[in-house]
Amino acid sequence: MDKKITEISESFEKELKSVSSLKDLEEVRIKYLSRKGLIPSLFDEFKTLPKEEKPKYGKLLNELKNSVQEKFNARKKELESASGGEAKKIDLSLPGRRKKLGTKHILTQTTEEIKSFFKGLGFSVYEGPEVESDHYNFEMLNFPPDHPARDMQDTFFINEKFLLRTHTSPVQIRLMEKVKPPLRAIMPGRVFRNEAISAKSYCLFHQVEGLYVDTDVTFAELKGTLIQFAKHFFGKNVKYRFRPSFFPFTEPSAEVDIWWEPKGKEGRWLEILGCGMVDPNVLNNVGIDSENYTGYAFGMGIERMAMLKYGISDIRLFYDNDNRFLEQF
Ligand code: 2U9
Repeated sequence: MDKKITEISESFEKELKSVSSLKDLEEVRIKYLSRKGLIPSLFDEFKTLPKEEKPKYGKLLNELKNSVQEKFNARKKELESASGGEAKKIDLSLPGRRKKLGTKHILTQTTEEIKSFFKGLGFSVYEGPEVESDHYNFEMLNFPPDHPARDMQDTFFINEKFLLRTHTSPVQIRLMEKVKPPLRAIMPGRVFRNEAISAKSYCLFHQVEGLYVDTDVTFAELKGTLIQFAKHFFGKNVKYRFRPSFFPFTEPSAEVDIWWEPKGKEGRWLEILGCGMVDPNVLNNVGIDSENYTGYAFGMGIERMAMLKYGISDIRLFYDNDNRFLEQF
């Protein structure tokens, strides 16, 4: 046993000295220290020794094991710092790595652009709750009780009375209930529709609606404002048209189209927003005398505006959080 201990100790030291890489060192570890290595096998042999020899060899074996482990650890440290030292050599002439800066989401940018245009015309900005009552979302806006939008297929109802708002129009009602005219405000926000999801429609999207109520507000003013807006947003040479339409909350109502001609493709008219004169019933509902006051209102989908402006073909891209899409803006 004495001889074996000396031999293993010496051969370990010799081999440890000749090791020049972590890979070689690992081989030495396996040979001496692994479960079936030379040192554990000495411990196996130790079990067969006569009782009186055990204290002596137990001590010697433990000393051997500890010293081998310590020497192994020290050599490992040396080799690691040698190889790490190599990698740590720094080339100070290399250019630094630029930190990537995030950008505002394209929907935020588009909303801000629309807001800033209307703020410039004296509109203030109002927001309201996304969970609304049937009363504010439909009733006050002159929707008849059997209107298709009130169907479960089009609206996310929470219960008989509450729902996820389908437009930001209830915010206008809340505002008109509180503030007497003259008032001029826009309402940006998320709205929800229970529609089949496709490239063109998603279960939620963003709107900006606008409202101007005063004595003698006219359709001509509405037209002038929206034409200026279309020129600001799409460029001053944009070709547009107003087309008669229908909404429960405006009378008369219109939709605005712009002429869209993608490169190499045939041009066509595309709807960008809806608008109209606030229906007298709606004014009366909030206690504004429709004999003395008139108002105009308009509404647009922000995703739709961004899709047209930047040539985005699928509304779901706004919500995928794919950096390859987001980084482009
Ligand atoms: C009140 C009175 C009138 C807001 C209006 C539209 C026309 C309209 C759509 C555009 C695309 C919704 O996002 S969209 O699907 N909106 O066409 N919105 S007039 O009229 C109001 C709002 C509130 C009290």
